[in-house]
Formats: sequence, structure tokens, C-alpha cells
Amino acid sequence: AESYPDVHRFSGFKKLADEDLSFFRSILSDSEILQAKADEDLALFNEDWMRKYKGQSQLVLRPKSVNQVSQILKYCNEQKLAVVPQGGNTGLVGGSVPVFDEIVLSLTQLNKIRDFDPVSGILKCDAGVILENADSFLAEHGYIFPMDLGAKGSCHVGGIVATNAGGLRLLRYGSLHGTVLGLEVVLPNGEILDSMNALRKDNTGYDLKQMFIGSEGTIGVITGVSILTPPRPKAFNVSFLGVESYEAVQKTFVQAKQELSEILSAFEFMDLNSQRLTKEHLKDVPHPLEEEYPFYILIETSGSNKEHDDVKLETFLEKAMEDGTVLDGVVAQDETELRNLWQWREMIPESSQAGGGVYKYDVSLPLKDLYSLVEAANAKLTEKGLLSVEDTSKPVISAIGYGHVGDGNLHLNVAVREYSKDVEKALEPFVYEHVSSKNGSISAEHGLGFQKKNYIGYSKNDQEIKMIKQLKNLYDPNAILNPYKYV
Ligand code: FAD
Ligand code: 2HG
Ligand code: ZN
Repeated sequence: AESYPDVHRFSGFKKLADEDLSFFRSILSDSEILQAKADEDLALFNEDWMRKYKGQSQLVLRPKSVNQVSQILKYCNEQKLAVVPQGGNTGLVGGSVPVFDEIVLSLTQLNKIRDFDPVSGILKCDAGVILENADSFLAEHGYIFPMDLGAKGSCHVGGIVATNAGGLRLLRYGSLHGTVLGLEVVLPNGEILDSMNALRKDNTGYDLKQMFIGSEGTIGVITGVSILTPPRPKAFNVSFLGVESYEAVQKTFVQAKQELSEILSAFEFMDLNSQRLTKEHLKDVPHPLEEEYPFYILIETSGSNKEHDDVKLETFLEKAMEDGTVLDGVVAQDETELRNLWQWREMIPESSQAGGGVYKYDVSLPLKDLYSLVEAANAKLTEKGLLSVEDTSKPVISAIGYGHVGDGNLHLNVAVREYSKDVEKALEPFVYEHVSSKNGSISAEHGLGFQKKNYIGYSKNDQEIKMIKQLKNLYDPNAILNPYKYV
């Protein structure tokens, strides 16, 4: 994990005392309180998924009711005890773990499905429901959760809403700003905002819930989510393609939109280095394509009629191969093959950090410029002597690019043998400057968290930052909620 020489504990925050523990014991049961012991530092809650950010919290609270969350925050606000809301702790920007001794408020035990309406498809659940569990529940009723991502087995519904995560099917179902219909949120002073709407349309004043979607735990703790879910498609197809260039990726995207139109549900791209890294990680699993190609594409279709979808996919592939855009490809023949193809995309994040560590950049760029960042980063790291294909003593293993082409969202992952300030300095603010010069966003879907707290100015102007700060000050004047992060 990294150390933080430039960040200092805010002296206005109280240090946890016995009287605080007595209070928490008065409102929570033993199983709802985890305390650091001599031989145990609550590592699971202090350290993030990448093992890059590590705090020193001595206390984790795991309430089972909204009322308890409210009492905890009211008390912490009065006492000026800092708090980090935590979901599945799969966030990738260091936002979900403490920096110093903040109390971790874990939503893990607030995990009940509240209500489901099989006519409208509206699901209401606690924030701590694990995404995969929500989706399995919906599957029983013929519905699907309108977003999907590699971390589904651990991340929470509340966590993805707090992050405004995008994921693998945003192309099809849109962002959570559209699908979330209502939220229940506990404000830093303990007040409960009950806005669990189940209406698709409601134009009565400010749409308050939007403020919390993507707020990364800085102005309220989300305890309940109401979300519109679509019918579960009956037929899925996945194909995995090899192409010659990034231009061919774009051309294939246009063709896919035209030919597959309403059944296109994911369009992901991966460069060769990302697949080489994943091959090393997956060891004995054979890659779907025998030969190597500069770029790969994963296309998913989902619809209501398998035969209809098959014909569409075939027609699309025939055309794209005939005109030479697509050089090679396979189509999954069954559920197992389908999952195997997906894993060559979904396992990249894990593979890219398996060698020791990873610097992750998650950016939005105009589609024509999307891959330019990976090329620029490779050039920069080589020029600085940090990356060499032949020399394995260099800190960087590989700088790879992949992501959600359909959403204009690139993931640049710089895999390193160990975390190194030299590599970080070569990449930051270089990457952010590159993105800003092309009018992109320095965070497409992972948020700013701790990693990008000093860089918001590359994507938001002074007026926007001023208003963000005003809102923060209004709702969290003591700044107890997720401090040292982006706001
Ligand atoms: P956490 O990591 O616990 O928290 C994330 C942030 O939200 C923190 O700032 C935290 O303080 C806050 N927070 C959490 N819960 C609450 C709450 N109830 N109320 C208020 N604040 C809260 N992201 C994408 O967008 N697309 C992807 O495709 C994608 N794939 C991923 C694949 C893998 C393997 C991994 C590890 C991560 C991936 N992510 C992806 C990152 C994504 O941000 C997280 O998976 C998810 O959004 C975080 O959910 P979580 O419950 O783990 O939240
Ligand atoms: C994905 O799309 C996630 O797989 C993670 O957003 C990306 O690890 C990353 O950089
Ligand atoms: Zn992503």
C-alpha cells in the first residue's frame, strides 16, 4: 500500500474514546461492532481491493437498520467523529477505505430485498444487498438488474449507486441516473431523507436523489434504493473478434449498431497487451482466438428471440468479415462458452494487478481519440526509462488499454512490479492533462475518491467546484463524511 506524506489528519476530528464505544454499544449489538485488537487491524475494511490504499480505522460499525444508521451519524456529527461509508469495498479510487482513523460504517448487514412489483419491474431494496443477489432475485421473476460489472459478487447496490458505476451494459440500459427512481439517504446530521419513489415521472421540484448518485459517500449514506428493472432477455449471444487496428474497432462499432441495433447489449474492446497479461494470469485456459491480433472486441446481444438474434449476428459477422473489418472471430455456442468469452474481458482488472500493483485510469474521451491515451502513456513510460519490453527489471510490466467503447470509456491500466512514485509521477498529471486537452473526463465511472482528489479541476470548472463545495458545506458542515476524498 502507498503512504500519504502529503495528507494530514484533520485536528478538528475527535479521536475515538471509551465514551464513544459505550454509546455505540448502547444502540448496536455485539455482532454489529468490530473493534481492532492487538493482533488484528481490521485489514479487510482498512484496505482497498487493489491493496493500494490502507487506513488505520480501529472501529467498524455494521448496523442492521436505517434507524441505527441515523443514530450513528447524528452522534458522530455532534462529536465530530469522521466516518467512511463502505459497501462491498470494490471501489477502484481509494474512496471506500479510511485514510486515518475514520470509523467505517459498513452497510453489509443492511441487506434485505424490500419489495418487488412484477408488473412495473420496480425493485426496492436495502443498500447493502450484493448486486449478484439482487440480480438472482430478479431472475426468479423474469427481470434483470439494469447494470452488470465484474465485481457483482461483492459490490453493493448502494455502493454502485454511490459511485454511479457504469459497467458492461450501460450501452443498453443507460446510467443509474436514469434507472434509479428513488433513494433513502441518511444525512450527516442523522436526518432521514425518505425519497423511495416508485414513479417513472415526477416533476415536482429538484430531483434530490440525483445529488447522491455518484456522490461517493460524501454527503449522505444511502440506505435504500428503488430502481426500475427491465425484463430479463431470453436469448444471449456473445462473440469475440480480432481486428487489425483501433480504426477497425470503431468501424466494427458502427456496423454493429447498424446491423444489431436493438439487440446490441455490450460492445467492449481490448488491446493485445491486455490479452497477453490476462493469458499469463489465466495460465492454462486457452484464448478464444489462436492467433494474436492488435485489438479484440467482445460483442454481446440480448433479445427475446434466439433465432432472430442468431440471424442478425450472423449477417453482421458475415458483412464485417467480408469487407475485411473483422479478421477472425468466434461465437459462443452455449452458456459455458459464453461465460468463457466474457472472462477474457472481465478478468483484465485482476490480471493487471497480479504482478504486484497497478495504476488505473478510467477516462471518457471522444471515440476517435480513445486509444491515443494508451499510446501516449506507453511512449511516456518508455521515454522515462520505466518500461521496456525486453528488460524485466523496469518497474512497469505493461501499459494496457481496454474498455466500454460503446460508452466512450477507456481503461488505461499500468501494471507494475511494485508501487513506485517514479511511475506515478510520470503518469500524473500527464494522463489528466492529455484527457483534459481532448475535452474528456478524468473519471468516466469509478469516481474521484482519494486517488483523484487533487485533479477535479481537469474535468470541472471553478463555478462547478464552487457549487459542489457549497452543497457539501450545507449538508455536512462538520465535514465528517468521507473526509480527505475529493471534496
Ligand atoms: P465501495 O467500494 O464500498 O464504495 C465505493 C464508494 O461509495 C466509496 O466512496 C464509499 O464511501 C461509497 N459508498 C459505498 N456504499 C455507500 C452507501 N451505501 N452510501 C453512501 N456511500 C457509499 N465500476 C464501473 O463503473 N464499471 C465496471 O465495469 C466496474 N468493474 C469492476 C470490476 C472489478 C473486478 C472491480 C473490483 C471493480 C469494478 N468497478 C467497476 C468499480 C466500481 O466502482 C465498484 O465495483 C462499485 O461501484 C463499488 O461498489 P461497492 O459496494 O464495492 O462500494
Ligand atoms: C472494468 O470495466 C472496470 O472492467 C475496471 O471498470 C476497470 O480495472 C479497471 O481499470
Ligand atoms: Zn469499466
